[in-house]
Amino acid sequence: MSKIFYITTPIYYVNAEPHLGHTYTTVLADTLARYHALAGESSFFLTGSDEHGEKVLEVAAERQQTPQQVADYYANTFRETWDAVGIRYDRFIRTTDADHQAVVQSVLQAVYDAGHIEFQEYEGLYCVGCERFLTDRDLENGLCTDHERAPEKRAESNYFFKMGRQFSWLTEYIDAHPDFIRPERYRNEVLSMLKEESGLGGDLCISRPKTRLDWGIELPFDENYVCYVWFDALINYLTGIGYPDGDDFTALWAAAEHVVGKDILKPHAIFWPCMLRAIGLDPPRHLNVHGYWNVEGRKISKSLGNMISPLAMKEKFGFEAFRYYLLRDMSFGVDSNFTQDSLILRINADLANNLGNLVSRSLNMVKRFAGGSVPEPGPPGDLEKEIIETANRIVNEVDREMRATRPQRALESIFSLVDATNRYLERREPWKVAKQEGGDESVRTTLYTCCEALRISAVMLSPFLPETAAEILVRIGHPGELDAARLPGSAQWGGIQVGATTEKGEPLFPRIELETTEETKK
Ligand code: ME8
Repeated sequence: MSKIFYITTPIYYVNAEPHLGHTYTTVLADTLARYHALAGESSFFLTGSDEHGEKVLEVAAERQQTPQQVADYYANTFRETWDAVGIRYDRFIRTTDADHQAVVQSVLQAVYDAGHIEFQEYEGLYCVGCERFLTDRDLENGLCTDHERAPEKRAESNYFFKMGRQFSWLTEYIDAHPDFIRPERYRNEVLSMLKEESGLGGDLCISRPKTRLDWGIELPFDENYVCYVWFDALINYLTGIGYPDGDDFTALWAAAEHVVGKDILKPHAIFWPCMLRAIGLDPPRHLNVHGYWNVEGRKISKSLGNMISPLAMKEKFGFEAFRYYLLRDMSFGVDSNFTQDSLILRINADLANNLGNLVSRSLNMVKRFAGGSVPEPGPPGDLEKEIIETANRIVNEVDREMRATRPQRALESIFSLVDATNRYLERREPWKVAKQEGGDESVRTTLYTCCEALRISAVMLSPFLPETAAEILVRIGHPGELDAARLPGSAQWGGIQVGATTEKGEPLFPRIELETTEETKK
């Protein structure tokens, strides 16, 4: 098993506030980084902002500001948002950072020197939203399918990366590494894109004349041009870990995984491996591609005002609950629909009724029947053995699902333990047994079993719900447990300390009433 894990999010454009979509990707990367750290790996998590290109100039012109002012404003907004909601990144990279500009120039020079770049005339349809030339499959009724805006016809002399030369190698690589691009549907999509692009020659325009766009990184071999924003942006994944000669660069790159939305599949699955190959680097280990979130059945868009701000969600529901919903309700790779009702139902069912209820019932009874400390158990009976088996099973299941980037299944697995423990309590009925003569040992065994199941659930939940997990551990008398927790050892049955002082506390997740809107009354 690799002892290093390197995870990235896309670097977000600095032309809009962080919304639900950015939040999902970033929360997922954060959860993966935390999981791998829990599994004892040294994990590095990179996120940041993509600051060059025409979009930023458009916003700057609207606001009568410089592009640098716009970039500073939004880069800070993203960083402050992630800080406010507890995202634990290792570096927030900006493409205007000096080290990044230097790395981009050195990569450009290396690719140029190796003969992969040629100067030529080009005419095509350019979408500023995508910041790239479109092909027929990107268009519907003459409009870009992602941005619903008409692309501009552009003809100019530019530098081209001769990417098409590498398509046969890339196709073979994808065939030979079936889990490079996952889930599978996106691998198939890339293979068909590669066929189509081959027919078009596979040249990628990587420059913009300064006469049209001067907000970018200058080409080291022609001062009249700046670098195309995607070529610049993708390289952040190298700069962020100290390319070319940082101490850990080689080890981290060998463990690299990207998380991206399906909208940017092509740059990541085609441009990027070809760029890497041109400088002698392997593709990342995995490209994890997720689907799109819609909101109340509609595409997220500024004009509809349905962006769903992570800070507003934190204010209204608590960020942990929102984070849980995002990870649990999207099936990785497939589109999902956010509705406030589904969020509330999910919080009530899983967090309030299931997990929260188990914590408060168990600790209530520990207080009433065991003097407020984890009791000494008797030997486990059949029902206890079932819980122990479930606890052992989920540790393996969660590991498998997290390594395949299926957080929704990992959560399902952890909640199967929470659920089983609630049912176990119903069957053991310690509140009745406590009144029976000689029922003492049975009650102690039941409550010990609940506390230990809670401890293991909390350890396993900690990458997903870090604050909640820490709080549960405090309540069962194990503060600081997460500091040294390592899987699988920390989730092994029997780790709880008999005699530890427990504390019932307030409900972890109070139930939320569904808001009756005019819509839902109908
Ligand atoms: O594309 N559902 O930046 P960007 C799910 N700068 N995820 C969504 C989403 C939605 N509705 N909308 C956005 C760029 N995302 C480039 C990236 S990387 C070298 C350069 C998420 O600000 C998702 O991760 O447009 C998507 O891929 C990303 O935001 C696009 O962010």
